[in-house]
Amino acid sequence: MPASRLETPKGLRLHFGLFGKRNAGKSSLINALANQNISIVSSVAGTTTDPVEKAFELSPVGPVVFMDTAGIDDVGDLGAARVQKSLSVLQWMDIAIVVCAAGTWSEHEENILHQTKTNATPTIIVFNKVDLASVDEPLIAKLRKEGYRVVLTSAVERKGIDELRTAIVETVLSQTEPDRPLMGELAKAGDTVLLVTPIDTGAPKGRLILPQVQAIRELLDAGAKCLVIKEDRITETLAELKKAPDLVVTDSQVVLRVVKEVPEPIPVTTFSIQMAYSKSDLFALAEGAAALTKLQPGDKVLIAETCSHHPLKDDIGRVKIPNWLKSVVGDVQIDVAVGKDFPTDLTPYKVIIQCGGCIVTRRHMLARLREARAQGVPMTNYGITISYLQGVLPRVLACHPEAKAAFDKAISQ
Ligand SMILES: Nc1nc2c(ncn2[C@@H]2O[C@H](COP(=O)(O)OP(=O)(O)O)[C@@H](O)[C@H]2O)c(=O)[nH]1
Ligand SMILES: [Mg+2]
Repeated sequence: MPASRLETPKGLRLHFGLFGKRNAGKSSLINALANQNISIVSSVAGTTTDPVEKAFELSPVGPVVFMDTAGIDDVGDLGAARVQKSLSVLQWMDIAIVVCAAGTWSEHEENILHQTKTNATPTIIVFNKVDLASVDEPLIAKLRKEGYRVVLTSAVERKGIDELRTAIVETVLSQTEPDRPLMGELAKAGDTVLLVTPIDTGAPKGRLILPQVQAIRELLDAGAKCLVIKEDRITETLAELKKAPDLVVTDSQVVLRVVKEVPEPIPVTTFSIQMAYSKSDLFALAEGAAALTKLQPGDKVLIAETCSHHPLKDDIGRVKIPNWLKSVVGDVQIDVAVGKDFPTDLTPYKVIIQCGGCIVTRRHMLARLREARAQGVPMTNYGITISYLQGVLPRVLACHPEAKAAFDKAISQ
């Protein structure tokens, strides 16, 4: 089987970013950790421009991604844009590794520490090039006292690389939070779960999308039985089952049909709601959905994607949700944030409708939520919005009572 088929999706890998001034040795350290020349190392300052992703296995953590970023002391207009990119990556790192050439600690490193502290990002500090200069012992003592893990390295002499690897592994084990399982506590051994997965033009050729595959795997791991059908077989399947299913999980796009055909009290949820639970903060996104009830014609709405897929003619984020919104609310103004680009100024928007984020990490989704909250803009997600616009949100949120209560409370305010 080709290696690509066995690859772990990026959204399931922890992301570690290296940040520091130009020429501190960030790329050299990634090479040393990976034991091969994968990053461009150069003595010309500013060789790494955009953040570069390097995926590899870090034993015993498993599949990870290292982000090699541009120097945070870069100059000029282009340099400033690169610094901005590095800082936006810093927002959602699972671990930040601050790299500083021995003897050159400055306000740039202090600034990164300020950011990682604000975002509660686990942080490791590396003093590199210890073969060239001696380290500032009082500074190291001070940083360690503040709780930072400090490692001394020489990337060229390959000194301290094992210590850095150990520091990363121990930080992962002690300070990072794994994704929550997609199905949470909703299914137990022996349960029968019906998964409704329409196969439309957006479905990838020859396979199912990641949340569907993940759900099947988790249900099997949990010892549940799982039945996967398209939306035109719901009534027939329910009639054939001797006992009603314990749970129905549906793609949001056919949620209306599912809710009509699956009688209460059979619990119904959507893949999207489960994604919000697993990848983000369902409570906050349900609360944010209350903003949809208050939308007026002319209001601005931001639809935020995370992957740069090829939009199809009936693309969910660019076509379907805008059309539904317009038919329910009237003429709202819609902007789409494509791929990983998330606007810095969110204040023009009355609500942000975020995609499920199947290819990014939980920390990445939570960073967006944190930013929206900091700017006072409510955020919800695609699936919650679709269920709301179809009038079935109370039914599909019922298996998450706290999230439902948050939505009910927010609309009454
Ligand atoms: N003497 C010495 N040189 C190093 C060390 N690490 C990196 N360098 C050199 O410093 C320069 C900048 O390294 P690079 O990894 O491109 O830095 P980056 O800009 O932070 O990615 C290159 O010439 C490296 O060979 C080290 O530990 N000791
Ligand atoms: Mg570099």
